[in-house]
Amino acid sequence: MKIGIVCYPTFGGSGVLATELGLALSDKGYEVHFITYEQPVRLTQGFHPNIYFHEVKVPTYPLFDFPPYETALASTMVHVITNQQLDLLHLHYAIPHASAAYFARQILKKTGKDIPFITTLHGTDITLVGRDATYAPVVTFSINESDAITAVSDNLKEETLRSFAIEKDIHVIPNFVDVKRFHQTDKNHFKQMLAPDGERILVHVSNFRTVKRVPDVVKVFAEVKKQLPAKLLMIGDGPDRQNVEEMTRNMGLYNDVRFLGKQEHISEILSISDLFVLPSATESFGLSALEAMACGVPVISTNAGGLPEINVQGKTGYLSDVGDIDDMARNAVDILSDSERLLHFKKAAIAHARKFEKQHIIPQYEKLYEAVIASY
Ligand code: GMT
Repeated sequence: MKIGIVCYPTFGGSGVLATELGLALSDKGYEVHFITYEQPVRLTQGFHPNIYFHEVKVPTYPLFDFPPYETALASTMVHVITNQQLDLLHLHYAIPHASAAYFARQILKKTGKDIPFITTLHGTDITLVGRDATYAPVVTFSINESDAITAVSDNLKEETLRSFAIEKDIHVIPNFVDVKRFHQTDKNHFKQMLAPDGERILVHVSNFRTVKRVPDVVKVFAEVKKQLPAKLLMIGDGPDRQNVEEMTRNMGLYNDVRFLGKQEHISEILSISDLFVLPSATESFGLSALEAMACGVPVISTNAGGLPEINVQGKTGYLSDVGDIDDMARNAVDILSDSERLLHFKKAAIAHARKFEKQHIIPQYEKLYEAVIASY
């Protein structure tokens, strides 16, 4: 089967998941064609003979204040589907991928070479951006025109049905983790460098957008530090990074907090970490938390969106109301202050993450692909 995967190529969760899916499918013998504006970040590790990358180029012109990406994407889809004779398009993040696919399919229908498309809803395409009245009519229409719709959590499915007039079934296929890459490795020499006096290491990974409430990470850390020796690693980059760095300096915490920026080998950093902090205002799933758990890192998160579907209260970590810094700090200290309890949480995190191992989830996508192609 030849599958086109359309995604954002960045460190965002939808692009990461789409790339991991493409890699897993190519390992199983599928021919996978990525269609996006840049080489996806997780595609940089080694050569994969079944993987192709088609770059969407958006020519600029002085008239364009806003170069028309969606038009360029739809045209690229037409070229790739025709030249490579794809069987199916799988779109990750509805905006603008689903509407571009609908457009491409209308063009291909004229030649009788059209193919089905599946849209996977990831989170902010529904909970924030898609809901905006500016986008909503196109988002609703193009989701409904998809030959199948998937959502990454039960919560996201419910949110979608609440916010949009969806006429089709939504299949819930949760995010997954590749435990061959995400597992605890012995990186104690790194730990020694970052926490020379045996301090506990807290970690946060995100795109530093407002929805992640990154300042809350630092506030929780400040409270934890009052109770026990600790360091904080901040991974990723985005709009709030500068403010949070400044806030950290103003709080006198700069020597204990490292802003490492975007990192490719996250599992090595997670392997030396003791606690993952995810205080998001909304989170459809929390793939970064799942990857942390697979590396043996318990999670302190909010109870927003789909987070309760992956973080089990009192077992793999704790959940608090959005913005409840005191509760998050209390829970963090509870886990970190006792080495035996920490070990217990670490083991439970690994065990729970295994339920989301890629070999349990990929077949669900394969089954859907076959059903969609058979009924098209
Ligand atoms: O907003 C982001 O954090 C990025 C966003 C994306 O679509 O790139 O992430 C969403 O998709 C991830 C993969 O399915 C989920 O794990 C994240 O929870 C989700 N983010 C939000 O819902 C905020």
